Amino acid sequence: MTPALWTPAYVALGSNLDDPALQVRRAFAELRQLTSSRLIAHSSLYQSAPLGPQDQPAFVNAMVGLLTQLSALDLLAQLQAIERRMGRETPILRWGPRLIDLDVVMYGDMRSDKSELQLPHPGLMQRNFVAAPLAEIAPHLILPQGLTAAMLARQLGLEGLQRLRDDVSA
Ligand code: PH2
Ligand code: MG
Ligand code: MG
Repeated sequence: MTPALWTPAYVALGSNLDDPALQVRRAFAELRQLTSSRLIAHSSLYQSAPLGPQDQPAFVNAMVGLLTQLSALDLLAQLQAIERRMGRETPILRWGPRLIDLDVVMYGDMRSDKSELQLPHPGLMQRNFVAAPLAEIAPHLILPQGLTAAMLARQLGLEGLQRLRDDVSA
């Protein structure tokens, strides 16, 4: 038998419906149970101003780091299964409200242009609500353009972003 290959992967979490901080914590618990994977680290929760339509609630965002034996597409399928299990309905609006959103932002050094899975995630280099929690758990991770996660987070700044204390619910 070939030894199992473990790939580091980073998954961004977001929610802006039905107690977003609770939804993100529920998703952490689901991700701890992910098959053929180990959750290595999770970030703090961040409240963030909505990207896209402004007439929607603020988001709560976070990041997890995993080691996984799943392929990138199997990981994506598992994340979509968690989204459905948690009660996410198909979003109506692009960039509109959602109960839980789980996006693969990096999978090893894989690059993909497939419509179902683009890697690294196309929003990574522009969104401080992705970069800041990523920098918290993996500051030295090398991203596109040779930037580290910490450098990117510094470049993107903290506008609209607020790190939540561990004990608050929103
Ligand atoms: N996700 C969206 C649309 N807009 N804005 C913030 N701040 N955070 C998100 O995660 C987010 C968003 C759709 O996935
Ligand atoms: Mg998203
Ligand atoms: Mg998504």
